[in-house]
Order: sequence, then C-alpha cells, then structure tokens
Amino acid sequence: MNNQAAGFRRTALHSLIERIVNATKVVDIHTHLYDPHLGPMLLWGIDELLVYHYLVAEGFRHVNVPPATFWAMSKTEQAELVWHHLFQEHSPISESCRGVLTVLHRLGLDAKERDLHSLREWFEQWPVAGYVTRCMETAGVQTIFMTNSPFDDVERPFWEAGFERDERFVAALRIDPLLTDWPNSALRLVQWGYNVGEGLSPSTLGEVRRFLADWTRRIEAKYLMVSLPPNFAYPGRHDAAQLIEGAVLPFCRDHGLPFALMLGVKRAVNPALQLAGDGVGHSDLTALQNLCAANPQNKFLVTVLARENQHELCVLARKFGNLHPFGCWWFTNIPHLIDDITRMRLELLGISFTAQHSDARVLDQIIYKWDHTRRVLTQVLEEKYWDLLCAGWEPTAAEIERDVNNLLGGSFLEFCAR
Ligand code: HDL
Ligand code: ZN
Repeated sequence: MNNQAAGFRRTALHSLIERIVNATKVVDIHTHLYDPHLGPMLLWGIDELLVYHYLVAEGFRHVNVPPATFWAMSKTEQAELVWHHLFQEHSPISESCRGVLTVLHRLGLDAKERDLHSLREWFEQWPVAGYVTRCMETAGVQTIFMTNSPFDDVERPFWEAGFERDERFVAALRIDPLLTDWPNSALRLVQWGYNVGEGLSPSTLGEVRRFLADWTRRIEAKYLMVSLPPNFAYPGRHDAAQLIEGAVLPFCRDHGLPFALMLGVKRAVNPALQLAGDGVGHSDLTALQNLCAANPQNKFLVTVLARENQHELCVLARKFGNLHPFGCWWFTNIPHLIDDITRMRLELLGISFTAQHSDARVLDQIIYKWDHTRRVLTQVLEEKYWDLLCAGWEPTAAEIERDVNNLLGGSFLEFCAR
C-alpha cells in the first residue's frame, strides 16, 4: 500500500472508530452519584463542579486562607475562590479545571465570558429530573452505578423508608467501615439488630453475612465494594482479612456477586483538606494474588490507585480469569495515564477489562469524564486496529462496535453474570 493510500485508510479508520466510540452508550460502573429520589445526595450545577474535591486540592495550592476558614465559607463563596484562583488568576489547564470547561462547552454555555453569575442562572433554571436526562444523554451514559453505604447516616434512612427507583441508577454496596473500622462498625451492627461481638467468631461472621444479605436485597446491589490501603495484606489475622475470608467472600460466592477492591488509597494524609486530603501509596499486590488464587469461585473487580501498580495488575489478570481490572481511578484519571494504562491493558489483556469508570461526584461531571476518556480511547484503539490492519487483519465495523461496547461496560456485565 503506498503512503497516500495508507494515509486515506488510516483517516477512514480513525473516523470509523471515533464514530463508534462516541456512539457507544456507557455503563458507568463506579460513581458517587445518586438516584434523584435520594434528593440532596445528588450533587449538580456550577458551584458543585467548582468545589469538587479535586479542584479544592488544587485551589489550596494558591488560596491563602487556612482550610478551616475555607470550609466555613458558603459553597458559593468557595466556588468563587476556586474560580478566581484556578480559572482567572491562572489558566485552567489541569484535568479537573479542563473538565469544568468541557461540561460548560458541551452544554452550549460560553465560559469565555468568565461570568460565574450568568452561568449560575443557567443551571438554576433546570428541574433535577430533566437535568439528569440532559447530562446522561450528553455524556452518552446509559447506566450509573452508585456507591451506597449503610454506614452513611444521610443515605441509610432513604433506603430504610424505601423509595421509587430510577432504573438508570444501580446500587453497589460499599462496606469500607465494616472492614477498616470493625470495632466501631460492630457497635452499629448491634444497634441495627445484628448479634455480633467484637471477636470474629463463627456466629459473628454469620451475622455479618446476614447484614450483607439484608442490605444487598434492600438496595438490589450488583456488587460489593471496598477501598483498602497500600499495606492491605491477605491472608492475615487482622479484622479486614478475617471479615473478607469469613463473611464477604462466602456471601458473594453464595449470591454470585463480584467483590470490588480499590487498592492503594491512603486516607487523610492531610486531614485539613477533608475529602481532598486523601493520598496514594504503592500496594503490595501479593494480597490480591492470594485472594484470587485461594478463591477461584469468587469474582474480583479491581482497580489500583498507584501508577506503579498498573502493570502488575495486568499481569495478575493474565493469571486469574476471576480478576477483572477496571477504570483509571482518581489520580490516574488523567489523559496521559488513561492512554498509558489502556494501551497496556489492550496489549496484555485484549478486550477483557473495563476501560473506565467516571467516579463522578457531581452529575454534570459524567459529561467531561466520558468526553475526555472517549478522546483517548479513540486514539489508542486507532493505533491498535491499525496494527491489525498492517498484519493483514481487517476488523469489520460490527467487530469494532462489539469491542468498544465491551470496553465500556459489556465485559463488566458479562463478568458479573458469570
Ligand atoms: O473511595 C473511592 O471510591 C474514591 O473514588 C473516593 O471517593 C475519592 O474521593 C474520589 O472521589 N475519587 O475520584
Ligand atoms: Zn469512588
């Protein structure tokens, strides 16, 4: 093929992949968004976008007020401060700042006016139900997985009272306090009618399984999830390992549910920054290797926070078919690392992983998080399919559609249904 013909074919391939990636509806398998019937728990709008903890962390690199002073401000005042420092005093070039601009741009708003007041007026006109649909359609998201915790005192009463579900919002049972703060969680389980003692006896583990069953049924959870620190070890005598072994894994096995592990977060490295104060550490993935090897009947959804752990996660996924890597989590959800991680996964795992989750905390964010990921995914897939073409394999449009659908939620649904 001469260079000109190759150029035309490559351009045509790029256009085909771009069309397919942009048209594929996403299953967003981990977010902090909520069914609109959970009322104030669902965050949206320009002020929430600006006070997202990613922007707050970056803002504190410029803002010269003590954190306590910042937290005492109204959300509007906090948003004004972030806007001033990160958008007016400096170009909004970070991924989090760019994200706000992408949201505004994709919604047809003109950020160039730099007029926060008029932007606020535009958001205030929207009824939440209509805005949920507007954001999901703009983002190309068909299903949103929530993060649902019985230990959240605001959220729990909604589930105990019951409410009509919006079927676009699917539940995931988040159990961090159960595993990482068992003594205090045991006290709460006793309050809720579970006959647990602080010691992890067989009867206590049985009651923990009953707690998991009750909440899985109540919220119709499709998987259980926990985030764990870099030093998480398994097996082990510590509470988390004992509870995973004696309660979580048997429960998930009996109910055919995946257990999602998010590894490598160091909580509150700077507590003064609140949600913005968490950090990252390199995980010892021997724990994950041991979990997968010792529990072949369990399904593990896994994402790791340290860039340095990504390759090892891919190699472990090659060893264990019950390990499904997903997403470019948190500090790795930046174009440079999405490219690096996705390319590595395609080259080591083919299509058998889930390329991304948004981790959105503010509804409008799904617009930018998926726009930015789609741009990177299109570029990486073009190169990978071009490699196939150069090896004499011409993927059809239908095959590319199948692959992209799998990368954006299809492989996850297949893994869950195993
Ligand atoms: O533990 C988690 O689920 C993390 O995603 C944290 O919620 C973190 O604050 C976050 O929002 N990351 O994107
Ligand atoms: Zn999250």
